[in-house]
Amino acid sequence: MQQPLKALILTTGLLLSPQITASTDAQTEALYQEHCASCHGSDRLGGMGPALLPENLARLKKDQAKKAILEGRAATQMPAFSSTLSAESVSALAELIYQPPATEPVWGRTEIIASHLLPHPAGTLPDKPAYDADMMNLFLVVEIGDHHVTLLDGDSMLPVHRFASRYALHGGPKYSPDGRFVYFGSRDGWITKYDLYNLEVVAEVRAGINMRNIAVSADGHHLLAANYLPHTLVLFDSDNLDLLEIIPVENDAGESSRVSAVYAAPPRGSFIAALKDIPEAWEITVENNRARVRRMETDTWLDDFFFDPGYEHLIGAARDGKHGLVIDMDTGKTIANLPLPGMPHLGSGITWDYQGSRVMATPHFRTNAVSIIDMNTWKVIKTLETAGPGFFMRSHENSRYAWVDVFFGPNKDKVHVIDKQTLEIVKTLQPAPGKVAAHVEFDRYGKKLLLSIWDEDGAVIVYNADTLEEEKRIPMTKPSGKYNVWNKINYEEGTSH
Ligand code: DHE
Repeated sequence: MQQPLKALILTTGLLLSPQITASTDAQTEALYQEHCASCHGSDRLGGMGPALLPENLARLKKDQAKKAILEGRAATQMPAFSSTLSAESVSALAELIYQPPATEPVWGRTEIIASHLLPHPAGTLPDKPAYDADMMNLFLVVEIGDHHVTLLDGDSMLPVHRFASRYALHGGPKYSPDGRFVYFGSRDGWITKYDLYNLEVVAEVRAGINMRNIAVSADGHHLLAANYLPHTLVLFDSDNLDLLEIIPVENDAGESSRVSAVYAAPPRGSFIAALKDIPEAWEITVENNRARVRRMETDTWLDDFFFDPGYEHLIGAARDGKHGLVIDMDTGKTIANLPLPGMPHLGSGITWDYQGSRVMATPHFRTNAVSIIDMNTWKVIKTLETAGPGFFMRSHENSRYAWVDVFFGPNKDKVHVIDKQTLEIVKTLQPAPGKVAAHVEFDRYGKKLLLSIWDEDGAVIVYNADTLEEEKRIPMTKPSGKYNVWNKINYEEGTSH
């Protein structure tokens, strides 16, 4: 079938000149709406992809932006457009995204409060589960294919309920300490509080235009949202998601920054955030519903990060992707440098006991390796060669094995199983040839585990954690992360926190 003229112009860019004139601007805008808007938002305020506004792109050179459009971006959902768009069209798009939007995007107190939805205020729904299940062995499965969440009974491995989520949930949902409520964060800033007893959304609020993640305090009273846009951390009362405070993320010189991520640090009774554009990590404590920030200057900008079990050290990935830093959380000083050259995905690191020492392991986005680090000496004790760069790693205290996926490249359909005592890959599975197999979560006992077949026509596979035999496939629509209530509320060593 012949392509319509307009589509031809848009995809070949033949009528675009390098100089953007008024008429070319209109074509570029149409090109943006056709190829970019579904992920980055029609107003460029962000969605599943980041906001494409000059402020957000400050650290990305225009040539790098063009390269990203042409070749896609590793470790993200950004596809390559080299076969669909001409070089002229790519240049025009790169110009467009560095232009300020017609109106300055604002997301402050007024917008946050106006977005607040409260269908079931705290205390208005029954305090008993409306169905029969071990509430501590429930799993939530995020299905990013059609923006739904499935609640799975971890004993019977049968779905209990399936409900629509906000667009593009990202990061781990966080449970209240008793496991009754769960909080989801979406890339475009929505926070949803969901009651697992009554299977109802109880409160929602939009914290920002482009959000990284959320954390819930160890006592369950507060929720902190970390934003890319605007440059804020936003504190809520977790009962009804009432706004408590907007914390501008700035250094003393008034320069602002995106927040790489925020996590709760239970033994410290605080939250820890790392900043992406200012070399600082922050410890935030909340007293009388007000946030107090302690700043730690770091040797470089931090991206992804992780903690030792006592939350005495922060292990951060340098934003240049070439090494890791170990920061003493009390003094704020860097005490060790880790040779982790392949852009480690520390957010998915796990720890276990190995020969009397605590070790941590992390996959890498850019190299075919898992690094295993002794947490006493801060030395890399083993680098395991994998079939490709990986995204997620998982285990459980009661399991002898750790699982790591091969998310990128020709072996994306493979998953390695590592023996935690020999530090060797003992099995490589390929459960659905051609389809990404990724992200594992164990049940509360460490006896069974779930693996995602990350595809529109996908599934969650249940494995026996000891025999490594498949037990069952549950069809799902591009399932991404799975989150077991018990493992999460107990900060189980083999899962993300
Ligand atoms: Fe994630 C967790 C950052 C791309 C799926 N991801 C996280 C967390 C951070 C992070 C900081 C921890 C937050 C938390 O749990 O509270 N992710 C980033 C990136 O910087 C990166 C590389 C680029 C970006 O686009 O933001 C990125 N992430 C992706 C994807 O492309 C994935 C595969 C698909 C998607 O949904 O966007 C993806 N990220 C996930 C998942 C988790 C996650 C499923 C939760 C893992 C867990 O087990 O807790």
